[in-house]
Amino acid sequence: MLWPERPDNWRLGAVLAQRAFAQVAAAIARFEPVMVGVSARQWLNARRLLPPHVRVVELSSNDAWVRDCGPTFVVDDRGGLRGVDWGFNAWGGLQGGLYFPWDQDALVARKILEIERADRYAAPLVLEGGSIHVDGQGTLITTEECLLNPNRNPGLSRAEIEGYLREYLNVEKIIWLGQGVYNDETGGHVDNLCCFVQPGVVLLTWTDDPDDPQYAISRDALERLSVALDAQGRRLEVHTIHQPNPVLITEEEAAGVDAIEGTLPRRAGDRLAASYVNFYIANGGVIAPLFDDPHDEPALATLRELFPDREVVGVPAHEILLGGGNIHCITQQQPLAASV
Ligand code: KQY
Repeated sequence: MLWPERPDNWRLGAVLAQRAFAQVAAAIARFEPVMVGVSARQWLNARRLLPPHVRVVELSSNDAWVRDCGPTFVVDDRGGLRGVDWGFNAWGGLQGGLYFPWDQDALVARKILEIERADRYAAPLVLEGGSIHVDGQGTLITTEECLLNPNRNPGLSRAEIEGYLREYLNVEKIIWLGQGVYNDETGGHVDNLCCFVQPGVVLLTWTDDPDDPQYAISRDALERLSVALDAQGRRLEVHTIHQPNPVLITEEEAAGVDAIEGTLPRRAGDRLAASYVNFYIANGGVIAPLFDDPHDEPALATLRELFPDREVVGVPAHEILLGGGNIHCITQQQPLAASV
């Protein structure tokens, strides 16, 4: 994980977000080791707020979305660990990106791989980890809205992008969904819309309200998933999970964020892209976002049914959502290398 601090994205100097991140770190640390990268300025504060068994390392970044700027770890068939270091342009660079500069984020993957002594593949593709999900058996799901947006890889065709995904992730089948969650500032990351529960089984965020702009997006995704075959030639089993009621930024929340030119503004009344699909799968656990919403309990029940062998732990995630993402976006899993 990375530690949040920038006051132009996190309200009240990020104090509330820091508590939420610390809760996520503590929840994951019940299941597996956790490392958090923190700026020099915040190191002592983070060390104080994080549990002692969470490792805190000094690591510069522009914000706190390690899913997107961190490495995508891969293992070879002998269990050797390497990391893919994608290009990063803060979700769209100067054409709709979320802040400037992003120079320190762009180094995060490389620095983590140095720390972990894992070899690095530098991929010639701008891509955030939250824009892809894989099943580990040759299938990848993504969205057209994000990967085909010219603000990521303007010179590349769909076929060329698929070529790089195949080459760097060793996938054979790419399932394209259309749009991501309504108003998702990442430009349609799949990790807020749909994820694998296990190979052959996916979970899709949903709404029963035909007047909600998410309705048509989720229906379209369902139609595409229902006809798709995965890399093993299987039809997917598709489950849905009802989204929370629309979450809008309040006056008080917007007023707590420093307005700085070049960073996406936080305006009262804007809808946030709240989704229960944005969870983290740990060894033996699932860490899921809660929104203090009537749909929280049914969502936890669905996750418990779908992950019978893992303990599902809900963590209040409103403060993370206010920054523009959720638990999956602020975490990055690292497989254990065979030689370790
Ligand atoms: O959700 C994510 N994967 C990242 C969101 C970035 C938000 C920056 N304000």
